[in-house]
Amino acid sequence: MSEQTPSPYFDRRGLIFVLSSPSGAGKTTISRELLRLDDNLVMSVSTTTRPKRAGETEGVDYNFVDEKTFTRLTKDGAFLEHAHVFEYFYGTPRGPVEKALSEGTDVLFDIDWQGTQQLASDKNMGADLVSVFILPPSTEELESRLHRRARDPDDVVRQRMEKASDEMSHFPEYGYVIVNDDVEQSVGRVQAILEAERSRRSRLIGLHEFVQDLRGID
Ligand SMILES: Nc1nc2c(ncn2[C@@H]2O[C@H](COP(=O)(O)OP(=O)(O)OP(=O)(O)O)[C@@H](O)[C@H]2O)c(=O)[nH]1
Ligand SMILES: [Mg+2]
Repeated sequence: MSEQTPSPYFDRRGLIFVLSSPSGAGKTTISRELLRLDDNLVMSVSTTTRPKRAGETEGVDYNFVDEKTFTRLTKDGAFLEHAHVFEYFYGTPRGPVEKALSEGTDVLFDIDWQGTQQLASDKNMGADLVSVFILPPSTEELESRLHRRARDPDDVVRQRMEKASDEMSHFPEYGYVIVNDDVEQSVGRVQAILEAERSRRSRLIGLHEFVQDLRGID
């Protein structure tokens, strides 16, 4: 994407770009593609108590910790938001996100509705938040995607289908909604949302001075 970073005209505060969806709606595929195409977007690496899966890398996919460590980090205020999802704990480390935002870098969050609610109600983070909810085109498609992934045993698939209905009920808490019937088109839509939100006046720093200058006022 052709975002000028940093802008030669004024600075911009980064934004928090949340993508949520029920399991299997295609959120991970869309996220990967978005990150590949956009050089001003970085992924927030969450901390979790979930065991590492084959193919996952510590510090890249997640920071994998035990429950004791997670509890300590929570008490220390190390997380911007945290939640219990399925049977594990997940949290977003505060430090890297705050640093990126202050440098004008946008941060992609793959988090659930509980985390999104916490960010939306946070008086500081709420203003930085742009949230997108991704829906599958149909229940049948959702179920077949979960089976095709064949990564989780059948009982986990069943459990996730049950959760999907609950998760989808949270769509009104999101600013944008996309039905993922075609990955390429969905990526395009998500890119358009991101690009528009980058021009939101409240994120632009030093705009007043820039315009004063344009007007010839010192
Ligand atoms: N609130 C919150 N949710 C998170 C965080 N990190 C991951 N999640 C959510 O936890 C759920 C489970 O994620 P994973 O354990 O990676 O499993 P997955 O197979 O990727 O699950 P899906 O993305 O739901 O298909 C997903 O809905 C994620 O969006 C976090 O830091 N905070
Ligand atoms: Mg995922």
